[in-house]
Amino acid sequence: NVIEGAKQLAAFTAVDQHILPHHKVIGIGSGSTVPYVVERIVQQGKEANAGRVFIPTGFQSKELIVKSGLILGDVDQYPNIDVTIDGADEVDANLNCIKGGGACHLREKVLAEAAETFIVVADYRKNSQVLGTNWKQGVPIEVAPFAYAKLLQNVHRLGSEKATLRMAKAKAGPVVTDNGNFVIDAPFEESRYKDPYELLKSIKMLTGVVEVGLFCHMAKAAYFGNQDGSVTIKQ
Ligand code: DER
Repeated sequence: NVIEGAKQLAAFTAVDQHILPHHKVIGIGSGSTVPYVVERIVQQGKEANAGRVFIPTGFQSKELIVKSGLILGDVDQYPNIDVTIDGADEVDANLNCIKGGGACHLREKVLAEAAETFIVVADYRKNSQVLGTNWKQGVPIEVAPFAYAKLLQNVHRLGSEKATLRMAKAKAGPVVTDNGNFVIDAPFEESRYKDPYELLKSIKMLTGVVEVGLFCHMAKAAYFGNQDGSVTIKQ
């Protein structure tokens, strides 16, 4: 369908541009766009991938690497990553991202920061001028379970009255991340997203916050597949 085609187009274009023969340590993100990234990397062939290690951003990402027959690496052993490619929930005009729709944003941010080059791939729905325009679920915040109730109050006080604990769909109770933490989704009114870095800092300072799904000044480029088969590149 059109959205899957757009995801594949973004992923294939980004891999062709940014996963080059001399890149040996590659960070693999989470979500439904990244499988196309791995598909394109596999297409580069066994020889090209023989000398590479692939670092996952969580359980889903690890499974994808293993199932694709690529060599799995650990960020402990490979703390310096050549390129990390990941999806996003929304990207603004300055390449700031909302991430964490998949509740994987702690490890995603570690690998995004550890990479020489961090690239975002997404379909056209994620391509905005200002964050919060299309993504209405709010800023995903990974929190220590012990702190969540107090944090919910403090996030409300910060201006997100509608902030909620993310509840699981296929399990009774809240979503639990790969790190054993909870997620609070915090929608803010539009004007707050105009300076995502300020918003990030104000949330990160709250006691009990593990990581915030705002990636500011991190992505070097973002690739968006469009409905008409074209690609939009922000850099
Ligand atoms: O959680 C994340 O940040 C993921 O990258 C994810 O939200 C991207 O989602 P998608 O590739 O399935 O649209």
